[in-house]
Amino acid sequence: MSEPITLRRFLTRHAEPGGLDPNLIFLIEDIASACRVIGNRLRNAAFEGNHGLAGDTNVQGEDQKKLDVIADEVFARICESSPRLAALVSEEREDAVWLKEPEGGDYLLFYDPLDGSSNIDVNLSVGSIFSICTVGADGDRDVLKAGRAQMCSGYAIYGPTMMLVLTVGSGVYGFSCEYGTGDFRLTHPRMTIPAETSEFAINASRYRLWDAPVRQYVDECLAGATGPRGRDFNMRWTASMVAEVHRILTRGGVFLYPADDGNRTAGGKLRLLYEASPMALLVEQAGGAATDGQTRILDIAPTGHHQRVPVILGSADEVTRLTDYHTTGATPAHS
Ligand code: AFP
Repeated sequence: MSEPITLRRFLTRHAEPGGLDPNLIFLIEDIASACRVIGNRLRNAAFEGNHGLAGDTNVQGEDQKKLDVIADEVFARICESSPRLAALVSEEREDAVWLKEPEGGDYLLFYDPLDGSSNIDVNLSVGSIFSICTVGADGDRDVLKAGRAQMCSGYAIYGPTMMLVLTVGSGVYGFSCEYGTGDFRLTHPRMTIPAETSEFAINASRYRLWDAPVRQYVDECLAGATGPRGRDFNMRWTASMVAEVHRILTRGGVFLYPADDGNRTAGGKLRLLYEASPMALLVEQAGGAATDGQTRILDIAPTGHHQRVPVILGSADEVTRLTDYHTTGATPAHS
């Protein structure tokens, strides 16, 4: 059996159409290096005294874990020397960090260095999410890009196997980190999300806070084979968006973090630029769909670096059904 190709070989020979800009390849390789380092720091966290809180809060008022801070520093340190990277926007930093005077065609990197970090101390899967856009014109310091402008997005998942999953705008590809060499090798070509699913993911403890369309949807799933959906549904919740999206890219499903009475004033729970948008691009590239309930996530015009949005993503049929419930409020026919 021939060896699966490396990330570099994929990016230089297998990306289409017409090949990728070498500076984009350098940046993606830097991101992969950062994720490899973060994976190692996670693995050794107990020995290095890096479990627990950092004792500070981030710009969004959330308690930072020591590893949130470490992962953010690793991302910035490794990526900032990438030749045409103009700016970084991180979950852990209030403002964009400009690395050079922006020129048209330079890159902007958005990242959540450690998503699902409340799972670290209980040793469950966490991840890093990233998104790359370009600077429009020389001197343009606008980093509020709609998701459809992304050139590339992806995540690293630190699970039983460390993986890097990405799209450069044409399909979704998963690379597993080989133990020993540390190489990311293509093990999951053309990941696709089936349109149909019988699995959903939502934090059900928020049931009392949900709007009617979400309650209706979940009630119907829970009613199972004798309810309006006519079949049984399974439920999963890992509290780590990377792990949820990875499961959906692997076997289908739908993930919801909707607007509810507890998060509506903030706009939702998940952040648009470095959580919802990159995941929405991956999900669409894999044949799924992503919406805030009314609007395609990739069409939302951002208004702030740390803007939050409601998120519903995954298997297209379920996302369409949920969008219908939100837009028409109609009680659907059996299916
Ligand atoms: P943390 O990074 O603070 O653990 O948040 C993770 C997250 O943003 C996302 O990855 C999960 O889907 C969601 O929050 C979990 O939210 P709940 O705490 O409501 O389960």
